[in-house]
Amino acid sequence: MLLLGRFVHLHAKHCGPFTALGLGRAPRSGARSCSAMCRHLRVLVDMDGVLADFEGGFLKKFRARFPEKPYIALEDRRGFWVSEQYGQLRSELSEKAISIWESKNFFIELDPIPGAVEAVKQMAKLENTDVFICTSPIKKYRYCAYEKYAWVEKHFGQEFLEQIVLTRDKTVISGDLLIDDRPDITGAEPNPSWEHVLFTACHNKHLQLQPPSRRLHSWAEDWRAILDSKRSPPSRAI
Ligand code: UMP
Ligand code: MG
Repeated sequence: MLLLGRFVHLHAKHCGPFTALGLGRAPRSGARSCSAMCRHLRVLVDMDGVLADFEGGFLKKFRARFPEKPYIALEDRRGFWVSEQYGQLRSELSEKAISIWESKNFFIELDPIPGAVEAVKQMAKLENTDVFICTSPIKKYRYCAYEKYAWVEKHFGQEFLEQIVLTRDKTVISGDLLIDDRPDITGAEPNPSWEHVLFTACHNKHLQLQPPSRRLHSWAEDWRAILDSKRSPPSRAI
């Protein structure tokens, strides 16, 4: 009974009094269940390049550690893989680049992308909206996986640790939207459930997207409109 009370409370917060009244009863004629009335939108938000400034943090630490080496200014970045472009600049630079994000404190010290933390906190408070931070750790996991958790705790608070999904394959994670700066997201699932919205970053801003693909240019843009475009139309009582 205690558990049931808790369940009603948690769900009533999102779905309104209708849920609390309807729970445990057959729907009255003309009434719909909560799942029909207010299906939650599930938004997957990438971390590196969307919430955390991976590119800016990398460049700052690369230049500090290798001050004599050439580097690629952010406006000249092309392609998702930093290590590839540095390798093309000079072959020895690929492994030097990789050594930066494999180092202790790289991920935890990344600055937030402007507006990201505020936007995602607001998103998580929206009715009928579930937000997950969906991020791919590097395979040298000693610092990365730990520091990604620590970064979320630092900027969003401990309760947000519930929302973390660490995966190298985002296609197997179900959601309505995936906001991500990587243009090519592929994996084991050929038909992911989400629509990928490309978050603009220095490495992808020159790409011409094929319709109906769309972008979120920054967190200053109307991200709520993108979420609303994916919501089911409200059911009408018969
Ligand atoms: N990454 C690399 N090599 C690169 C650039 C990035 O391994 O040249 C890693 C760092 C991040 C991950 O952990 O890729 C990006 O993860 P998502 O933002 O796609 O989740
Ligand atoms: Mg990313």
